[in-house]
Amino acid sequence: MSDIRHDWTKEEILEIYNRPLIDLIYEAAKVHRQHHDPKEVQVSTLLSIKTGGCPEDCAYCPQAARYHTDIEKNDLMSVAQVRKAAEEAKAAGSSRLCMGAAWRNVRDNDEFDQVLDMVKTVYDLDMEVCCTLGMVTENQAKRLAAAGLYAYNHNIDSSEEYYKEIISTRGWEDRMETLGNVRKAKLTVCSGGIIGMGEKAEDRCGMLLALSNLNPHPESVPINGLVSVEGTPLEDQEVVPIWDMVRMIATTRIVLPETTVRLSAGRTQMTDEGQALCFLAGAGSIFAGDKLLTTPNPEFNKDMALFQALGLNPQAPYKKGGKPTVDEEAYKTRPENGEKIKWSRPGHTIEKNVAASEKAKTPSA
Ligand code: SAM
Ligand code: DTB
Ligand code: SF4
Repeated sequence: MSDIRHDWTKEEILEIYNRPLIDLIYEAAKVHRQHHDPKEVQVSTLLSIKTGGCPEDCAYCPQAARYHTDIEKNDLMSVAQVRKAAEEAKAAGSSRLCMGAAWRNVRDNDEFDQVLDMVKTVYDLDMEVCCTLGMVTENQAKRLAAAGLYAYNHNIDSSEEYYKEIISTRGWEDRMETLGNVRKAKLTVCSGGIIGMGEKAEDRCGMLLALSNLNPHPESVPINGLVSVEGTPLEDQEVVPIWDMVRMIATTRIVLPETTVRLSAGRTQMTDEGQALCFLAGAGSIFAGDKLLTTPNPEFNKDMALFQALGLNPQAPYKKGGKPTVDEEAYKTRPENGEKIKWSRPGHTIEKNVAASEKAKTPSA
């Protein structure tokens, strides 16, 4: 068995990342087989419960209000809409529903109470429930856990150094604080990032170093290939080469042996054979369904045909951890004097993304 280490160095991770690909895949596949059933893939469905209009300036994101992209904005969904979507996802074979909101952070208001009811509703369908709602306080994370949440997704996106190039409206430390709050609530942690944003191999390995310093390691690490969306500052970014995706998945597999590595956004740009290499190199999860949050994803039937060709099976819910218990009173109780999200950048100026925003406003000739 390979060791679970929290003392990796950047140099060690880079050395792994830069190995001849054929050796890297072989080593990663060995680690994967020691710690996971290589024939099982956890299948999640994403649902955007509140779309667009986000005040943040994440340079990759079509949902940032300032970027004038072509997405359909939507207010918070109703609990009934979420139940219907969850039932459909379950019938199609997903064991987890991941609900995303284009929020900077959660507030202790009626909308959060509604999200808590959504969590309980999906929990009652015997699906694993995940949320990605932006920053949360410890109390908010605990209320989510009491409603039956299984995992909270909050990506660190890149290395600490490159993060500053991509987002200026919040700091790396804000992200880390939320991950700490998620852990305090005994939720499982889902945190990873994006490749193909113009970062270097050092940044990719820096991100893995930061994740490996978390103790325990995140239960789940999504590796997203950038989906470049017109109107965002990263609209002209080239599709990340498949070899980089395989390299990144394999390196994640070796550095974080017990973690589920999610082959996340970017699959529409990949061939079946490219995805097969990702599974071989240690990917143990995908987002299924023809939409991610706002951008396209492969059709469900196409994924099931690929699973069949490769001899893969969708994983049952709660296979890697017990079903949480719900505490109705705890999740329904709003704190009287709710703790405010700490913000590391009061009075920030949005230096980085002003130019991109101006560019997006200028009609092309
Ligand atoms: N607003 C919340 C937040 O930022 O934490 C939750 C939703 S946000 C859309 C979830 C994650 O999706 C981001 O952290 C980012 O890693 C990923 N993401 C967003 N846009 C993407 C894109 N165009 N390509 C790849 N991944 C993307
Ligand atoms: C993650 O790492 N990737 C998912 C999920 N966590 C929330 C989101 C991908 C979003 C891709 C762009 C879009 O569809 O808006
Ligand atoms: Fe907002 Fe999340 Fe998009 Fe950043 S990634 S702009 S926080 S929705």
